[in-house]
Amino acid sequence: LAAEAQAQFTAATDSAALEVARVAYLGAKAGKLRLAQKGLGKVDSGDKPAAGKRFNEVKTLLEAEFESAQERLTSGKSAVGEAFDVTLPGRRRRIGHLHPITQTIRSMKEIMGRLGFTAVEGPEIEDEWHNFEALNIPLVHPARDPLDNFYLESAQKLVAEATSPLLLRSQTSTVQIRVMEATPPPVRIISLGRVYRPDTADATHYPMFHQIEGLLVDRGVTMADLKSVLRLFCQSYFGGDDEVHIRFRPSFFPFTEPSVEVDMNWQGGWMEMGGAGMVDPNVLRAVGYDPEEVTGFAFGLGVERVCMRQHGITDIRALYQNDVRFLEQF
Ligand code: FA5
Repeated sequence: LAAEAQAQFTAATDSAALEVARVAYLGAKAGKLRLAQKGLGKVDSGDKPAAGKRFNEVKTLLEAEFESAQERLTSGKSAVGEAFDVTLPGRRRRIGHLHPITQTIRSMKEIMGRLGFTAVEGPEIEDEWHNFEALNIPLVHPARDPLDNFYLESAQKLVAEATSPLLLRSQTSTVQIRVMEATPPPVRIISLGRVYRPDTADATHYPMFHQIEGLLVDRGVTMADLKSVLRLFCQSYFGGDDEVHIRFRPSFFPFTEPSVEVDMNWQGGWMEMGGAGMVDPNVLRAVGYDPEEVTGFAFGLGVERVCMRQHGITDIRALYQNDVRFLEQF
């Protein structure tokens, strides 16, 4: 009886079938269990305790079986597997998107590519020749101070052949040197990547940030070319109705002469984007170019600053806190 009833409860695929099985086995009047209970009276008195015990076991078992069958049907699960509604619309999987800085970098590469500049990469761990010396920054220059740079003593020990201390590059201008050392003029390149400085983080500074470096060396290159390229770049990047103005302020960089700071108009004022200038003859000589024959311009802009201007981001730190609620807006 127990096995038979169990099989019926399990086989029931809807509540009507389960109810039929319930009445047949657990029905108060004529259920098979009830009939068995009636039969108990006819059992020999010596066997009665054992028969009564067995009857109670079967009754408990069947009641439990019935309950679990009922639960199975109401929770939507069948004995075969989970039931699901094939007519429901699918659940869209959440997918991420590129970090705003990556988007900015891609778009910069695309725009500068259209202006004829090829993107090249350089190492983030540099030697002093590429980060300073060849850029006309002599040993005594304050820019080489260990407090202003991340020197890598342990990496230096690892690279046995290193002849000068190694450091995390503090500017992408290092790539200018690497490119000019490897290629004769003319050159027309950009380089985008991470740079590192032990700056205290604030709304516009971060110890790790990105720069876009541009370098054009050819016969007869002038400051006017520099300004035109930067203005074309900014107009393409910010585009639309956003009228972009570039302002040059006289400045000093050891590797350019003359040198300027590049500002862009923003919210009724000016925002510093980077530095630029005409490649210093000393730099051209250091890489084996003849400054009497070719001239060039170079610029280095902060990628974060451009991205912040585009999206109206007022604190650079927000870009690196990895708060999805912030990042998913862009
Ligand atoms: C340079 O790094 C020069 N190499 C730029 C250059 C290239 C000049 C080629 C001439 C020719 P500067 O230290 O000013 O310059 O940095 C350039 C830009 O990087 C700054 O204008 C700013 O936009 C950005 N920047 C500098 N420090 C930080 C920082 N800690 N966090 C975020 N952005 C920064």
